[in-house]
Amino acid sequence: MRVIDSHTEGEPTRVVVSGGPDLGTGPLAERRTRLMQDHDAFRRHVILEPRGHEAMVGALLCAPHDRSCAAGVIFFNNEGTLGMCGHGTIGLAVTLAHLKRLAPGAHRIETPVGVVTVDLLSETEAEIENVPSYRHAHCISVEVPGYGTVLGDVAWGGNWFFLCKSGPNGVDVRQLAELTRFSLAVQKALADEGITGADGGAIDHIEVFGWSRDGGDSRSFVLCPGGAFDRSPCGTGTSAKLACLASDGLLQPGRTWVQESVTGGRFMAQYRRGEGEQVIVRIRGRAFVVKDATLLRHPNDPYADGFRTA
Ligand code: PYC
Repeated sequence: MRVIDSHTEGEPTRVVVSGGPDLGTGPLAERRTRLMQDHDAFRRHVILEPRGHEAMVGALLCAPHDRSCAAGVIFFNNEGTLGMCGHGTIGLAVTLAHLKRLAPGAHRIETPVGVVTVDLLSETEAEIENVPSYRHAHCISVEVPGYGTVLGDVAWGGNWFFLCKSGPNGVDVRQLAELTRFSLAVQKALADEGITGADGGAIDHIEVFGWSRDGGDSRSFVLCPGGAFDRSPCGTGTSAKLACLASDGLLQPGRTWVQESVTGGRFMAQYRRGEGEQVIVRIRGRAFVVKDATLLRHPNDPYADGFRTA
């Protein structure tokens, strides 16, 4: 299986270029279900240790169902599949450029939750236009054991997010263990209280905001499903954030918002209005190809299907 690894503002993406499972044809949402149901060993093999690691996001390159798209992609991580992935789409664009399969300019990419566009700006920079984002619930309270009442918004940015302010220690790499503990507790409390996104969608990403110390507009810690944190500012999380800012009247269309990650990576984002309460967010970031490799599966390897450490 040929894979190409990149990182987008520090967050890894592993694009499966060839040798992945045959998911058949049809809309990517259906092929995502087939991947989950019939090919979980593939996901584990690609993402988990000893070939990958807990923070890695996989991108299975597929033929698009929508013929207007340049490619289709299904993202997955240590826990399962993702709806959309912003850093992963930037990583995919730079990887396809590295393979000479994507020219500079705008291209449509099909994902299980809709079509996004990606504008390849240079060999290491891309801007994506995400699926429509919106705030689903404003200022809801959740009782989090050990932390008390936590207030936050629920928003869609291609995945479901709960967005809340940080505790007293702020969003800082020295607080990673505590931010992870807190976010896991919030994630569990939301599930225990039956708080979901629209149509019962699980809120599996927790986004904690603090002040930027480097001239950005905000700094965030994002806990992903599976317990790893996003090293990048999280493209879908930034989209969810802009949907909330737009609903609160705190950011005007076309104004640039600089979102920083807990490790200091940056995305530049802005939005235009979509239908109703929806906003269409564009995110610009950098990605770098770091590895072009072949994954091998020895028949006697007891760890061929990987193992979890989180
Ligand atoms: O950039 O959207 C994103 C993302 C989701 C999970 C990890 N990164």
